[in-house]
Amino acid sequence: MLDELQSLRTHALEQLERVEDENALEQWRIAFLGRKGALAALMEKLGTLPKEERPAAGKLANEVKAALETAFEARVNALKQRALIASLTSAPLDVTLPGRPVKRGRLHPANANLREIYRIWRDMGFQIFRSREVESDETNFQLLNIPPHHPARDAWSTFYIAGTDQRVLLRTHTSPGQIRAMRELGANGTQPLRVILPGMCYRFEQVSARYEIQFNQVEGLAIGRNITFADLKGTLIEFARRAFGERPVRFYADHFPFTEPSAQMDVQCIICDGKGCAMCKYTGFLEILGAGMVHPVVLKNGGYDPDKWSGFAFGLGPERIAILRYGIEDIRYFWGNDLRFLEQF
Ligand code: FA5
Repeated sequence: MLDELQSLRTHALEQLERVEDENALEQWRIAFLGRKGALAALMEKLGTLPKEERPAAGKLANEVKAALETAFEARVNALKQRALIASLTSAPLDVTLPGRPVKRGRLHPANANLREIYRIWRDMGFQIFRSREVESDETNFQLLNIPPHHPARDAWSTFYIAGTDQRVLLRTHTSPGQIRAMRELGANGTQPLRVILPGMCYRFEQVSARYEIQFNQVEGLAIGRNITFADLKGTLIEFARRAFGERPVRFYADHFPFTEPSAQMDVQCIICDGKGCAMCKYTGFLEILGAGMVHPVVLKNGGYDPDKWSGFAFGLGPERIAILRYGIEDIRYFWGNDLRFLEQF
């Protein structure tokens, strides 16, 4: 028995040396290590041996098995290695071939547009102040001079957070950030301010080509000792010039409870150059923002003494501006996640 095992080992290893491909390797495995192979046949005979011979024979059988398995693994690896070298040398790598293009992400058009707007305001000396999207009724309305049940609330169709008795809501505009900026940066009404407050706003709107239920706003706020309406007007005209080039703008009286006086600014329609088209409803101009002098009540709520301090604020809709600049005909494209739209930017 011991001799049989020894010669099986020698024979099997010799055979393995001659194996040159995967097929032959598998044949070898079946012949020697398979369930019905030569080694298994010998191991079956172990049971028929006289008792005293069994331990030595069993031990050797296990050794032979381990040796064959190890040799088999080594052969597998050697053949793989050889195949790799063969493929590398027979078809050499052409390092001059153009690479496969990597698909890269890019900025969402709304964000790219926002960054452009930040850049303009930054160049004009405004720093960014980030305010929260979930707001209290108090900050979104009351501290902005809009008490409960005030009819002006109808202008902001509001999403309330369930179970908070309408005390917590999704901000309907970036104006509550005015209060937070004044309180956090104003140092109890002792420091001048010049900030923009960008971010997402939410309104319970009938969605259409011009109205979304979510959209960005960029609020602006400047507080100082002698800020006048002329400063507001000059600043907004300069912004329009930087954003739209030499294009006529015009101001109209408007109303917001948190500014007094209030105005809206229009820019000459980019689509028709002021001749009149469907986009500008044949008026030749498009509204891009609301603005005004900060109401004394709001200044006071922000910690400033309205007899000593004054300021202006404005709120613009960047998506509306992007629509104008790129000739996008529907605001719904922005959050529709349609790659055919997004990949154009
Ligand atoms: C306001 O929200 C005021 N808080 C703006 C303001 C700030 C006035 C500071 C004075 C001082 P209004 O509701 O008009 O105003 O919105 C401002 C801009 O946000 C609009 O001109 C428009 O560009 C954009 N906007 C408003 N509602 C939507 C909507 N549903 N979809 C897309 N853009 C919108």
